[in-house]
Amino acid sequence: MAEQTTGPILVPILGDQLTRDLASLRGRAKDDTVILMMEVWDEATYVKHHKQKIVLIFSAMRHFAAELRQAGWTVDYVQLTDPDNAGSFTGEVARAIERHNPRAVHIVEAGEWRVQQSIEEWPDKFDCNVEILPDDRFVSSIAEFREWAEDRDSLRMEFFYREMRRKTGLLMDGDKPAGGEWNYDSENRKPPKEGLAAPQRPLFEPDAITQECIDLVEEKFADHFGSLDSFRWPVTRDQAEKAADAFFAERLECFGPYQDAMVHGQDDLFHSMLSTSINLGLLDPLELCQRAEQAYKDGKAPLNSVEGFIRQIIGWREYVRGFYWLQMPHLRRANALNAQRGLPEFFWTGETDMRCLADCIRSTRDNAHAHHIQRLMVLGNFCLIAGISPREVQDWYLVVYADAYEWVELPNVAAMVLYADGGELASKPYAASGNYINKMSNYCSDCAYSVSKKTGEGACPFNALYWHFMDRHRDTLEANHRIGRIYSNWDRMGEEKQAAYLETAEAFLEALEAANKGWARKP
Ligand code: FAD
Ligand code: DLZ
Ligand code: SF4
Repeated sequence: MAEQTTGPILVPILGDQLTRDLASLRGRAKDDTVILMMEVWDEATYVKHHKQKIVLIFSAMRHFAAELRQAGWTVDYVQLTDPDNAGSFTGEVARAIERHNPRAVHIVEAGEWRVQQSIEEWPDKFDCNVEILPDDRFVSSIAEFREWAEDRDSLRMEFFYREMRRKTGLLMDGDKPAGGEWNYDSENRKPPKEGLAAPQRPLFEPDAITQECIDLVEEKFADHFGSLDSFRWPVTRDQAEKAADAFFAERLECFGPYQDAMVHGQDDLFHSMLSTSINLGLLDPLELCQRAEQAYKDGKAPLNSVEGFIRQIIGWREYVRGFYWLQMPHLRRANALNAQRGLPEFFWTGETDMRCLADCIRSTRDNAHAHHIQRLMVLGNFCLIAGISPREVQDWYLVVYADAYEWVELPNVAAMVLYADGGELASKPYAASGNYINKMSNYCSDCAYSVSKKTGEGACPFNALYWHFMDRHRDTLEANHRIGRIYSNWDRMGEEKQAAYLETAEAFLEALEAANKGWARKP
């Protein structure tokens, strides 16, 4: 095929690449560039995303396109309802090539494996040069992570995180960590005290563009999960910066200590609520970490809060992205614990007497968000100990959260929550009984179940499910030195007590299965 030598450069920008500092735009001349943004059915429907997630992405894309045009760029924006919409990124790029006759296509690599696979076919498909650029919005490139992981017996986040601290210089005193420790997590596990409440984060009322997206989603995706009534996400960089300003001024100070706390009806507590903006590209993760560090240096926030926040971003966020690219595509199929149950219907309806789960699912439905400990230790813990199939759990998490993209969702769900990777990411499964939830929340005081009751009718289901899980995976887990001791406790209980635990768990699982008519899978 003869390659085109004239014409502009076509720069497709994907829905989670909404920054003017994107590698494909950096240094480009405006009069030699056509930016292509595409609302496509493939992306909107590869899972049945929460309604708020679709509104958020479309609205942020439309606002970003307007901002680019105002700054003098040429933007070709394809709306979902365009009668000629080709339905896929590849189809839309093909149409755009016909419209603009570009001499080349420059695109930043996709965040998700699925999309990247199709982009890698473009050089063979299209009659012009295609350049795929690394996404340098991360501190560590995919290649760097691979290099770090190579030949290591253990891929623990903590070691990677220290590398990232050294690389960025964040919270470093020369070559030593600020304050003497790398990690202050032990100071960040305060249970919620009575009446714990955080300042209200800024809420952004839908403007005309967002309202158009809301109407579109109500019309085209009416059967998707979630409510749109409370859509208040930042959809522009300006709004996202206001949200970040409020977090640094009002909530960072308590972020650390109460990071693991859960309070009924208080959905955000001291969390930043910035993941949607970071993942879309509206906020630069490194800049946020530098702001957090400055707050520490200015004496406005304690080290444990600042280190905790920075670790979530240059530690966990970077780490899971590297881990994803290292483990794909097999991570999606991993099921080391052979969990086979279907996802209970109440994950969609929220109708369960387990107050902790009901509250987390309500927040998920209303806000397309639940905070980390709710995702990990309530929702995830339940799926782990009840033995729900990883594919079902993965799909649920990818659907329900406004910040969910497979590169970040999958490692958290498959590896951190479900131990489906057999322990590459987590040194042990995050399994817990009702005790943990009771300690870290106020859920149990008003629950239909009794957290102090271990077995029999009315006992908190987490208690028996926990031991059922430990017992059924003994062969796999006992050798793990971080878990082995738990089996001594189990053995000391004696047969009668053990049998009571196992019978209670089995009765619970059977009742749930019956209630769910065969553990219905959401279509
Ligand atoms: P904060 O608590 O304020 O944390 C600050 C930032 O740190 C977050 O905005 C996020 O960018 C980053 N972060 C924190 N923890 C993690 C983590 N474990 N992995 C990656 N980044 C992290 N995060 C997503 O962005 N998308 C997802 O799809 C997603 N799925 C998850 C699924 C499960 C089962 C679990 C346990 C965690 C998941 N997380 C996901 C991580 C985390 O729960 C969210 O990033 C966080 O709740 C977002 O709220 P926040 O911005 O208030 O976070
Ligand atoms: C999640 C999503 C949705 C729902 N719709 C679109 C879309 O129509 N156009 C678009 O560019 N991006 C969308 N996205 C985000 C993409 O799925 C995201 O860019 C990929 O995950 C990148 O790998
Ligand atoms: Fe959840 Fe058990 Fe507490 Fe109820 S008693 S809120 S089910 S942990």
